[in-house]
Amino acid sequence: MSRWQHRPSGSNWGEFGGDDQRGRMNLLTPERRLAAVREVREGRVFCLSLPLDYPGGVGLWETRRPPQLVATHFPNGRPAYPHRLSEAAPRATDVFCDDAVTLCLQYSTQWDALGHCGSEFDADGDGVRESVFYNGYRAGSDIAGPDDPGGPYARALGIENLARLGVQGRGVLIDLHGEYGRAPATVGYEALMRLMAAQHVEVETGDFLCLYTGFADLVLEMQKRPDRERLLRSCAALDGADERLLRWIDDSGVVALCADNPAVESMRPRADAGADGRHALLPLHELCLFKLGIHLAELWYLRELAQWLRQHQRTRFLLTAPPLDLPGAVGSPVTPLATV
Ligand code: UVW
Repeated sequence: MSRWQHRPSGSNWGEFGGDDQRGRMNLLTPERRLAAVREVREGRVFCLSLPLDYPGGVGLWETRRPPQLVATHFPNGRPAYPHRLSEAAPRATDVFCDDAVTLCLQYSTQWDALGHCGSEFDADGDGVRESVFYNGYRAGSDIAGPDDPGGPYARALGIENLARLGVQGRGVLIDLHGEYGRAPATVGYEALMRLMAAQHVEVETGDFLCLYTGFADLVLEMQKRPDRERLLRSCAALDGADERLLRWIDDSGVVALCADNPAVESMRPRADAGADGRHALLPLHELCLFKLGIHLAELWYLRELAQWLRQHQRTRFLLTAPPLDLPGAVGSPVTPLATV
């Protein structure tokens, strides 16, 4: 039985199967991976991750804290850091260090799982809005919260779905920073099309669309003391309120949007509202994660790649960016690699 009676307007729920949890990543075929591999001509690689202890402090999100490393311990409480094996075997010379981490999965360079963002939407047609996610999966039963049995744990739409499909394909980069510098531009359809034409960017089905805005460079310059107000007033972001832009994202066939800023889209509130006065504050998240199953990735470090591509009049590369295979998580750090 379908888990929904009504699907949101403009959504593709059910089109990749009633139980699909991969969304548009289904379009990442072996042929498209081969086309991505053909973008490798120099064998040069760029690491697209920030150090995972950036942005620093709780300056950007108050709920997301920097990683905390601790030593692992033996049952008697002694830390295994350092651990001289000579303590048990006197002739041994080996010394080991063993650690653990408390890590907010979306603190720094990250993937959002499809379970990261849903909507209050009446999927079962009873006149009451449920908290529902891509393909009709529900908060509580499918995406268990901390007060639900076994929660917090995404039984559906967790990041392991992305990890196991093998995130590798063709990256295509648009250099928004080259056009806007650090001005707080909100980039809609017209501006994006103009820029793509000027930069000779062509986007095809199955591509990972990467947006270089300069935001992560500013984060690095702040040396782990991020100035939130200044950051949110700086650099370009997509205009999630622009319906033509949202339609283009849908029509483009991209499997993911990957940006060096914290949300891909601008986080300014929308001026207009839905028919009953309620609307998504982050409409691009709503379109991508909730309606279409297009993955989002944020706080990537794209500066050196963008510079190299510009110098070599290229826009495409092989992108390899698997998240952690951490069952039940709704996001993951990632160390993406671009090979050119
Ligand atoms: C928000 O949650 C606003 O953004 P992100 O997709 O970075 O997690």
